[in-house]
Amino acid sequence: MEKTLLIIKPDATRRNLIGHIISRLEKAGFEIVEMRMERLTPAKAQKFYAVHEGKPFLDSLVEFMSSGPVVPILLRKQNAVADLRTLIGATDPAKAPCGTLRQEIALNIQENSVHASDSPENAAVEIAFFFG
Ligand code: 3AN
Repeated sequence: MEKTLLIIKPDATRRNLIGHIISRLEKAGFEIVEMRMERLTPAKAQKFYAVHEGKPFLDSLVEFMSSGPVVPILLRKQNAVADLRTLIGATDPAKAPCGTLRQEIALNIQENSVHASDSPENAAVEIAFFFG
C-alpha cells in the first residue's frame, strides 16, 4: 500500500465542496488515514511551495493558499500517488480530462481546488510537512 497527500484548497472549502471531494476519494478506493482543517499562514504556504521559488505566480499562490482554510488529507491505496494524480487531472482545469476532479470543480489554474503529491518521494516530504 502506498501513501500520498491531498490538500483541499481554499477555493473548494469556501464553496462547501469538502464533502464532495472526500466522497470522490472514497468512491475511488482511497482510505483516509489522517485529516484536519487548518488555515495556513503565508510563511507556511511559502515553505510548502518552496519548489516554486522564483516562479512569477508564487506570491499570488501563497496569498491564495493562505486566504482560507485548507484540508490536508493523508491517503492510502495501492498505486496511490499515480492514481490520485489521474483522479484530479491537469493543473489547468481547461486541460483536465472529462470526469477528473479539477475538470469538474476547479475555477482556474491557480484556484484549482486540490493539490496532490506528484511522486512517492514528494509524497513522503509533504506527508511529513503536515502530519509529522
Ligand atoms: P500541480 O498542483 O498540478 O502539481 P504545480 O505543482 O506545477 O501543479 O503547481 C502548484 C500550484 O501552483 C498549482 N496547483 C496552482 O495552484 C499553481 N500554479 C501552477 N502553475 C501556475 C500558473 N501558470 N499560474 C498560476 N498558478 C499556477
